[in-house]
Amino acid sequence: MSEKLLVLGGGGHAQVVMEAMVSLDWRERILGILDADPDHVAENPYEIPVLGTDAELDRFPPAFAQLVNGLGQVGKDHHREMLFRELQQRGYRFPSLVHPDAVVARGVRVGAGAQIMAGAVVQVGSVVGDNAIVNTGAVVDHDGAIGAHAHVGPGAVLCGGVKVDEGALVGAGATIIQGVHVGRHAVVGAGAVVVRDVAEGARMVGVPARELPE
Ligand code: JB2
Repeated sequence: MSEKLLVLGGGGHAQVVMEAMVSLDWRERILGILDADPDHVAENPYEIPVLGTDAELDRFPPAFAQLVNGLGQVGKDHHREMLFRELQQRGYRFPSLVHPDAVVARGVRVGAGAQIMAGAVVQVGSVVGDNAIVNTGAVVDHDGAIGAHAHVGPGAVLCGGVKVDEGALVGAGATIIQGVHVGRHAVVGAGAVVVRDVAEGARMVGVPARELPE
C-alpha cells in the first residue's frame, strides 16, 4: 500500500491505532489526525499533526487518502459505525490494521477497516468483519465470527465457535464459552462470564452473566 492515510479521532483509541500503524512502518504515510474537537487532542509520541475537523476531508479526496477509524466504541454509542458507513459511501477506503504482534491464523478473513491490536490472538477458521475491533490482548479462538462494527474489548476471551453479531460490544476481560451467540448491538459487561446466548440489544453482566432489565 502506498496511499496516504488519515486518522479519524484523536482520543484514547486513536492512540492505540497510531501505535499499531507506526509498528507496521506506516508512519511516513500518515498525513495527520482529524478530530471533532481538534483543540483538545493530546500530543502523541509519533508527532502526528492534528489537521482539523472532518471538514478537511474536502482537501483529501478518496483517490488521495485512505482512512483509519480512531474512534472507539463504548456501550451503546454507535458513532464509530456511523462514521465508517458515511465515509465509505463517499468512496473512502479503510485498510485493515493488524498489529505485527497480533497472532492471526492462516486463512482468517479480516474485513475492511477491521483492527486487531497488539497481543490479540485470532484462531483458525475465524472471521473479523468490517470496522470491527479485536482489542489489545483479546482472544478469539477457532471458528469465531466477529460481526461488522463489533468490538471485542481488551483481554476478552472468546472460546471456539463464538459468534458476535454486528455492532455488539464484549467488555474487557469477559469470557464467553464455546458456541455462544451474542446478538446484534448487545453489550457484555467487563469481566462477565457468558454461558448462554445473548439476545439482540441485551446487556449481560456478572458471573455467570445475567441479563439486565431494560
Ligand atoms: O465524527 C467525528 C468524531 N466524533 C468524536 N469525527 C472525528 N474525526 N472525530 C470525532 N470525535 C473525537 O473522537 C472526539 O473529539 C475525541 O477526541 C475522540 C474520542 O476520544 P475518546 O478518548 O473520548 O474515546 P475513544 O473512542 O478514543 O476511546 C474509547 O474507546 C476505546 C475503545 C475509550 O473508552 C477508550 O478507553 C477505549 N479503549
